[in-house]
Amino acid sequence: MTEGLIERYRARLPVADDACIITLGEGDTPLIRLENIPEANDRNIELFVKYEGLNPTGSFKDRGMTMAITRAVNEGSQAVLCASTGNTSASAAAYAARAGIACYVLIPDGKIAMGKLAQAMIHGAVVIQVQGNFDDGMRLVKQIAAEAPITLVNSVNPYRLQGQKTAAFEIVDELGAPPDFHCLPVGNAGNISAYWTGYSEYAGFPTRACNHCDGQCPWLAEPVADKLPRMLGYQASGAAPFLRGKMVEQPETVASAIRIGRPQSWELAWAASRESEGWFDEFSDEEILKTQAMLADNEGIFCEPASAVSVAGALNDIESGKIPGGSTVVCTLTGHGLKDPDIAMRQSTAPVQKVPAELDAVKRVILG
Ligand code: AN7
Repeated sequence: MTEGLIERYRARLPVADDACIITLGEGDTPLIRLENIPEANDRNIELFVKYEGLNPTGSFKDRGMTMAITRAVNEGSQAVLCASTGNTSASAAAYAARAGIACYVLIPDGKIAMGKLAQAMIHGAVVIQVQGNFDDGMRLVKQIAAEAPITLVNSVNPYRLQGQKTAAFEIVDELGAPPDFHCLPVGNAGNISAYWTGYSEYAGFPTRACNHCDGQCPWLAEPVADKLPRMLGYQASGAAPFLRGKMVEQPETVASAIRIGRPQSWELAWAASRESEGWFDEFSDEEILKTQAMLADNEGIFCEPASAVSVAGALNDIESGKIPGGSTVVCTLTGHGLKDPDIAMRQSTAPVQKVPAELDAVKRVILG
């Protein structure tokens, strides 16, 4: 039976001994070595993807949600609330259903992928379509959570990052050491902050994402790693506040998951970048979609557009030499490609051929 990440990493998570755990068996996702990428092979670079699309609801959000919903339930909360570009709402809806509590989600009108909306609906969340973008939704849910007895489960909830840090633990446990570089898509900037917390704690250092014991977490006394990766954060050009150095008012990108102009973890993500000696970069929608298609075509791995920006960034930095030959690199593929079938269909060049149900017709297509 899959035990879920809280049981697996319980000694390094702020969970009470007698807590009732809400889990769907999240975590323990595959770390896949890419084999057919000439840019990496030619430079003796070991390039891995952490395929988070294989979590129960198809994205990395489940790591944070098992923690956030577990905390909410054990504190007696009857309802949770989030703003979302899609994946957070899908995950919150599923874990709230599992826990038997109510879930309210605010999504930007017409701007979330169909698979994610279907998830929120089938799990019985109250879906509120806001005539605005994610940042508007975020402003509204913070105001509601301040007034009403309802738990906010966006990544401003510190337990979300606590759950998400376990992805870094899994990578170190599997590789035997941290990678030299870790590449991530950046939207609201919670995940890059969570990974940095995970890597830092495994090396015995607290980060400022720690909210519960003033940097005195008991697990810091037992480090298992003796180095830290450099954190590389990549954004879509139309929604790239970390590249602009300020908030973006009208974010726009085909990668709807990261169509975010006002990242909530702004300070934490800058700290991760600075402390790890990493950097941010940006990519056009065209480059993002090209990378998504390349991964599907060359490696058999289907991720959603937002996820592909991590690999676009890694390949760009490998080619430029910013990531030197001989490095070990991990890219997080944050969400499954099936979340957004419309995009995949639209950009797919594979011909779909219609034929009569006759042997000769099929033969003509296959044998020419
Ligand atoms: C596939 O679901 O913000 O930088 O509301 O779904 O931690 O925000 C999603 C974000 C990357 C960015 N990849 O992570 C939401 C939401 C995928 C995502 C990100 C998201 P953060």
